Amino acid sequence: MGYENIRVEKRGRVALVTLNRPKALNALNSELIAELNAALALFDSDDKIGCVVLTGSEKAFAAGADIKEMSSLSFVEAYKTDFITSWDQVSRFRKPIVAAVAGYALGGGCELAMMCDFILAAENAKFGQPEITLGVMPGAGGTQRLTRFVGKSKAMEMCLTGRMMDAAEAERSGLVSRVVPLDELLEEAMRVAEKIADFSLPIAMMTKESVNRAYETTLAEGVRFERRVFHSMFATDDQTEGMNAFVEKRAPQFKNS
Ligand code: CO8
Repeated sequence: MGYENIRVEKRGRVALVTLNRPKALNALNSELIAELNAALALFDSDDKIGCVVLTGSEKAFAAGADIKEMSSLSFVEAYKTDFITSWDQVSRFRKPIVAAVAGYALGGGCELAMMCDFILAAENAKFGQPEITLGVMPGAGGTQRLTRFVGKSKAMEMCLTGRMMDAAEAERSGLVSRVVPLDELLEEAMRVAEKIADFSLPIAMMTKESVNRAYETTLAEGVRFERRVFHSMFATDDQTEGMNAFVEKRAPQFKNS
């Protein structure tokens, strides 16, 4: 499939998706989101893909939803088309997905990064929810996910003032897993993604599902869920292979079964 707003590349078991609207700092419009969703659907059904990396340019991961596309939207149109609901498909993608963020990740860009499983940031990354400056508020999970990542006080301040957080503050606050030099970002994201993709895919998917459960349930329910999924792993060939390989002092050969 040809894409106009993203670039897609498969490197071994890792799919690299690069947001590609440089003239608009990768502002997210409907076509870009439709292409991203289509690409993710293909990766989902492609057994050869074990992990996805989502990135932008050195200047911008994404500077938000496309304000020019949104500016004339009426309430009735927004309501009837259920505007934005299809935008958070990334959060329902079942395989691991890593955001590699350099430059601006603002508004919908910050929300998109937070829909990924974790964020690796370049030293020049800037995160923010500036929607209030446009007379709206975050609409793709920003008020909810940012609060869970960084806590109420910082999330409230960012959403109410629109101020940006730099990479060091984002790491301190738990928004990003790690900060790396800009010229190493993509290489490091690919290295991490390759490592994940070398493990058993079903086990990685179940691990992701279990960690995500922590955001949606009580501790007791979450631990019960984890236990059930953990038990089910003993029905996989990859558990047998992984543990036998350890005992036999050799590298495991996971078969994703
Ligand atoms: N939408 C449309 N165009 C944009 C956007 C955007 N969000 N951001 C930048 N652009 C365009 C500019 O209009 C400009 O285009 P042109 O050259 O045609 O005038 C080009 O990109 C370059 O931008 P600047 O000249 O402004 O570049 P600067 O380096 O001077 O400034 C900034 C960079 C600070 C990032 C600045 O562009 C900016 O403030 N952008 C808007 C940031 C913003 O407010 N984002 C929030 C948008 S609202 C939103 O995201 C709601 C979320 C909804 C859910 C989304 C689901 C995933």
